[in-house]
Amino acid sequence: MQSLELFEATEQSQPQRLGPAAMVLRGVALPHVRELMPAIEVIEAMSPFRHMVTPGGFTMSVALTNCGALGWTTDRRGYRYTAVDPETGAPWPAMPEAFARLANEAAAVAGFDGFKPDACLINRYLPGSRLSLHQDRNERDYDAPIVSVSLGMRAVFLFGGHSRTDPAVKVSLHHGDVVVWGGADRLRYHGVMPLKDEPHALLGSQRINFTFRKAG
Ligand code: MD6
Ligand code: FE
Repeated sequence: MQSLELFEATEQSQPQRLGPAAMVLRGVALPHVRELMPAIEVIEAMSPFRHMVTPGGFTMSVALTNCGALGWTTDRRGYRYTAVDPETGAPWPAMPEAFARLANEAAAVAGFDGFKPDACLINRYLPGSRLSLHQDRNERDYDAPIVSVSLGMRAVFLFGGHSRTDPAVKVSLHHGDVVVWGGADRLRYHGVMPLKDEPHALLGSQRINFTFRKAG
């Protein structure tokens, strides 16, 4: 029991490498949670979470919104970034300075200096929500990394290869963990397994994920 606790403490603090240019930074968002949570409320009051439809006609189980100059959307016509929230007709809410700073600092720790995100996709998962394997390839250039921040319930992240059928490793992402990837790993397939209902002390039965991108 003693040694298990020691092991878990170590696992929390060691960056975990997922590939040549992909790593999990354990708990690095924890000092920012008190700034992030109220900011989500401001954002969702302007651009509410909604379940979007994929080009294939499926309604996503994950609810999403955006902040920043550009926001990621999907409908029957395809995936794309827009400056305006199609639901409200207004620009997406501005990206709070604290968000951009967190993303910039996490990217630098992972070896990507000077990351300036212009888009922040915010995903909300409830028990059972999942994200099927996909590549992030709607961004204009693939030189910038993606920075992904997890809050709330644990999720099992699937990290695959460059082909959809390549085997995927499973990575538990906990409240406060940040994943950074870019470079040679930028186009690897990834997804999220259906969420188990393991209520989180602060957020209850939900998981919030922010992914920061340089989209335009
Ligand atoms: C999620 N994340 O963790 C979904 N994409 O809820 C993503 O799809 C993702 O975490 C690119 C890079 C990091 C990610
Ligand atoms: Fe993704």
